[in-house]
Amino acid sequence: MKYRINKVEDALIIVDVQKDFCSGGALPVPEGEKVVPVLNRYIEKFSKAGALIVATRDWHPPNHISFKSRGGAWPPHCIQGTPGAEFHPDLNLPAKVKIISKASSPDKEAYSGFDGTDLEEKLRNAGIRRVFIGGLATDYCVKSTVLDALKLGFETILLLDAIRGVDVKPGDSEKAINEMLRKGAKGASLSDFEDC
Ligand code: VGL
Ligand code: ZN
Repeated sequence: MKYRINKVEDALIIVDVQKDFCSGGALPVPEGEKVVPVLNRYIEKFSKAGALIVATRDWHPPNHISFKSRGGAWPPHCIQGTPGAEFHPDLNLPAKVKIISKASSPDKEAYSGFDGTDLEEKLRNAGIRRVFIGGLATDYCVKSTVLDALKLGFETILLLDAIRGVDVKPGDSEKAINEMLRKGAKGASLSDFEDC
């Protein structure tokens, strides 16, 4: 038992668990939906502890620079206000969740939940010192969010059982995990948490 969730200092950050990143979506992450039941258990733990829960969402305008139509890498996905941009329907986000929308400027890609948002300010104002991060996709938005959290000085724990990657090239997710751990993130799974 390594982690006891602290109501004052800890936050759970759920990255981009949206329909377009799950099976049947516009940019499906293999097994993306498998993070949902695991994240629901983390949500339960953080809720019971009274700790802050944040959910980021990819929230693109229809002409976003990351889309193939504009020379980007991706099919159109997570367009603001469309069904594909909705959170996975089985994700049990609590009423108090803080939602952070990102990558909303047409001409700028933003993989990190901190990039162009008030996420840092929200965490600082709440007195958060330690963040636990899971969601989609390991090799893009989870990675960028984790690396930014480390740079900003947050103790950062990667939830290894609650992430899945795109793996455009095989091994990308494994490489991303190794980089996050090498740069100071700690890895944890549900069994590393005290029952509460
Ligand atoms: C993401 C690719 C494009 C992500 C977002 O959430 O990881 N990946 N846009
Ligand atoms: Zn995107």
